[in-house]
Amino acid sequence: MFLKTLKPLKIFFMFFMILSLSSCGKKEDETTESYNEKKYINVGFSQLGAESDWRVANTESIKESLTREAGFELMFDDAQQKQDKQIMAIRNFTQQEVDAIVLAPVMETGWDTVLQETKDAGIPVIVVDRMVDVSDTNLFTAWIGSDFKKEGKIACEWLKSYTESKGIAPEELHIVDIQGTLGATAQIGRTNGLNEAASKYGWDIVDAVPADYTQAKGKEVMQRLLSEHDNINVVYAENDNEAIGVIEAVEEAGKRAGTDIKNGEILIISFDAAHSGLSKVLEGKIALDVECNPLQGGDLKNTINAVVSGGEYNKYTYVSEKAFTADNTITSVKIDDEDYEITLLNEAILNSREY
Ligand code: GYE
Repeated sequence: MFLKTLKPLKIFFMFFMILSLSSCGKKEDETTESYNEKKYINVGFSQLGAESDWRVANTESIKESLTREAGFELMFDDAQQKQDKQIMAIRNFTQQEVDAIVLAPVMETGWDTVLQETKDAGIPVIVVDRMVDVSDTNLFTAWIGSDFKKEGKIACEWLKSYTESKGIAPEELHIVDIQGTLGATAQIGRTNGLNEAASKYGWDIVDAVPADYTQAKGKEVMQRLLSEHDNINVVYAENDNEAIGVIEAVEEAGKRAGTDIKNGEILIISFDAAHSGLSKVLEGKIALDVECNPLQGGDLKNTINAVVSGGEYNKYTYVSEKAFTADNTITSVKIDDEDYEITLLNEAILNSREY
């Protein structure tokens, strides 16, 4: 009797369980399905390396922008400063039929063949940071980066105005150029900016030596230069990490980094304006730091979205940049007939620095 009354209840309960289980299963299926079906934009990113604070910030900015939440599936490859590794990475991305390739090239030349391959495969390539020097600019879809020649001009116009205001004659300037990786657009632009100003204003370039944008190499090169020349009074370091290495070498040699050239100080100019460099500006050891903005992720995301959806985008995007000093002698310089403001650095600016 008891069993008899239980039976319909039990049947009802089992029926309910089956129903709810099956509906549960259906829900799971639906989620997996929509997850699999969601179309991400597959992007392969060939980054040249991790040699500097700038580079690390650039990688982070791009990774933070091309996220799954934003609709991207990102494949990342660090080429450790080797062009052949970048070419391998690009071929690998092409084989995987990605929707777009992002290339931060180690140097300008040598890209024609591999970019022809990506073009033939119908894969758009967006170049970031340095430029590629190719026979046909249609081999890449768009470029986002800095005006490196302008950065060099800003540094040199500031040096001219600053030294003039201190009563230092042009021929009294004995400059060493600690160059970046030879053949990289940033090196070419900054070095050319200095060479043009030196011949225009009559400055003495004592030597120009590449240091690969690293602190260790910057220090090593500066140690050698100091042992070979006793008249160096200006260092034009083509990035912050090199400049920091230069300061170490200068101080270890018993000299001072500063702006008082007349009293034996060595005036250091740098590029990037990363937090590490700017803190040396506040300490008075870097006289001027010209910004190079690594935060290209946002512009890159918009460009890729436009490219893959057939929307409008700029072929060339220049990021905006400032120049920082802790000395208020010079507040602006003229660059190609336009006034360019020099920013006076303070703690607040330094603390709000994102990289
Ligand atoms: O200045 C340096 C980096 O190409 C802009 O490369 C870039 C340069 C940057 O390693 O720090």
